[in-house]
Amino acid sequence: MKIHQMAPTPNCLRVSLFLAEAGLEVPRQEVNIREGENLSPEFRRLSANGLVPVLELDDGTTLCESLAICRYFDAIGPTGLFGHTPLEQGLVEMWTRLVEHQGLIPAFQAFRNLTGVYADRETCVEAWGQESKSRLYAFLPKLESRLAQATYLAGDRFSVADITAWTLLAFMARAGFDLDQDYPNIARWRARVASRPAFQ
Ligand SMILES: N[C@@H](CCC(=O)N[C@@H](CS)C(=O)NCC(=O)O)C(=O)O
Repeated sequence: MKIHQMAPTPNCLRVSLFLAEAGLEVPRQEVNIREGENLSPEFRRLSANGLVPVLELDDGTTLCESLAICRYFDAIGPTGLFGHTPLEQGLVEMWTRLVEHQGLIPAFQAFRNLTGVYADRETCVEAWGQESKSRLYAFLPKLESRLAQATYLAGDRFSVADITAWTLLAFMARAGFDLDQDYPNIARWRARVASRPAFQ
């Protein structure tokens, strides 16, 4: 088994943090997406979405989509990171999707369309980049207000929703999207998550 990845990219980071939290080690193979290695026919055969990360099993079966990879490992040996009770599972799913759809995807779209980093493979639209950036910043108060009410996104326990939100904030920092104001509850949550062994 191995994971094809480009280590610092957000969705690969999400899988790496999940595996670290679960105490699992999986061999990795680096794919340089900036150089377009994921555009090759060989890689396209491995990855249904043409993107990293991709988990390749020993029998040759492959699984892409970071959350699907996390779910696979959770199904093999429950990690608790998708929630323990029915309500917790619902909340984990809800917050993971909210952070992904209203935070991560707008952040990626803003970065890609404003910098043109992948102009070799897509048409970049500056106005869409700006709009995506506005949507990203409009999401932050929602995150702040949730973290004013709860220790972790889904409640009292750390979950994959927190890994997703951490990934968002890490990506924003790398992309130069500074927080536009003080968010004390996000800051407290961030310090709490940073102290976890998997995040060292
Ligand atoms: N929804 C997918 C998104 C994967 C994705 O966006 N991967 C990026 C790196 S974080 C990528 O491979 N980009 C290369 C490209 O766009 O050509 C997931 O969660 O795995």
